[in-house]
Amino acid sequence: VIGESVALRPVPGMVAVIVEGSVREVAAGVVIRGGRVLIAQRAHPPSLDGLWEFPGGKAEAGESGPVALRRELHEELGVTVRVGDRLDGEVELDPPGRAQGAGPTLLRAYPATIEAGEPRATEHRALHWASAEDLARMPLVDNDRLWIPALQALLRE
Ligand code: DCM
Repeated sequence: VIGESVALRPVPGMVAVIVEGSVREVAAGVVIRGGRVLIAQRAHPPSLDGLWEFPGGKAEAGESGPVALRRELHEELGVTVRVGDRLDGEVELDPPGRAQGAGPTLLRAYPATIEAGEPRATEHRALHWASAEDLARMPLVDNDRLWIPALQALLRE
């Protein structure tokens, strides 16, 4: 557990609660279908405009990464997804995560499988189903590049 944690010892009839006090999460979805992974082209902020990302977004207070990802992909792409086990690695994001007075904000990635709907770009400039080669040559946001090698291996399986 990273950051401040408070664990309440469970007693009979009580549910154990673990609060990850200060850590916030941005959850990114790795949606793989037919040997390709879905990437989305950002429209904002200006520093990221035009760059491609694994779509997702920031967890609200008390919301887990997987729950946030399911909500964000529904809002942004209009799809319902099932979220799998988190991929290895995480990236600490710069402010505004810090500027809000909280602890670090961590970018984490999760595989996601579409259960219903077909992705549409409602908040992004465009969507693209990327091959392993596309991942190497398309301009991804720096943070997301962490997962490129693992994804290329997956896509080439
Ligand atoms: N972010 C990122 N990679 C992603 C998704 C988000 O680096 N795949 C970053 C961009 C922002 C922050 O997380 O700094 C919040 O994302 P958003 O602006 O989409 O809410």
